Amino acid sequence: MLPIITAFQSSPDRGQGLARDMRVRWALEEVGRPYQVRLVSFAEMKAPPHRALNPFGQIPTYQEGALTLFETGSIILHIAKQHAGLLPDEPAAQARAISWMFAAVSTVEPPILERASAKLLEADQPWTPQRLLLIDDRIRARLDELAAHLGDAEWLDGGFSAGDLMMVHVLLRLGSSGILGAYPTLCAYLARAQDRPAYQRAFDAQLAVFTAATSR
Ligand SMILES: N[C@@H](CCC(=O)N[C@@H](CS)C(=O)NCC(=O)O)C(=O)O
Repeated sequence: MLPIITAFQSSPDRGQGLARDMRVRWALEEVGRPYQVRLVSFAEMKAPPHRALNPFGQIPTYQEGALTLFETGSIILHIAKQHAGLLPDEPAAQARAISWMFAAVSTVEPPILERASAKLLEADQPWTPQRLLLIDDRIRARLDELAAHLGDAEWLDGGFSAGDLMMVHVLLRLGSSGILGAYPTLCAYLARAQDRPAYQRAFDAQLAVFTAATSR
């Protein structure tokens, strides 16, 4: 039985691959596991049947037989533990890769999401320009630290892992901010990840949803 994931029927990012179903699609493509997608509208996401899958009324969710998961970190960890390709076998290396998954969502993502909220939801507030300066400083501090760790390495810790998948997707949200330009090694890191055939298949699949919706 194929796992079923949920994704936006009409993604606010207009197919740029920033919605988090992209992480799950990418992970499934990396491990070569076919999947089905169920598209949901905003109204459906907030209705009881979807909240039974994700209490927060969000996408993506992941259903595999009797198992239902939400939170991309947990979904990707589940996929990575079931299939080869996203986590090293050696226990210490595996634990470090999982640390990077947490670092992506707990340490690097928060100021990036705050920036998105300030620009989308608080754009007309008088204090937003000042707040954005502070948020951007906090983002730069994290990027400085991340770039210092990465150095000239290809990936965060040895070979490509679920830690890189999560980190890359978090960083891609900064694409239009202009902030990444000061970090050539991080830009090269993102480009390397986006060149992966699995990333491209996942990206094309989510873009096809947007293209189909707009051509109706
Ligand atoms: N921490 C969650 C975040 C999920 C999330 O924010 N999903 C967004 C789409 S990328 C969503 O459903 N937004 C609509 C909403 O929150 O109403 C995860 O990683 O899965």
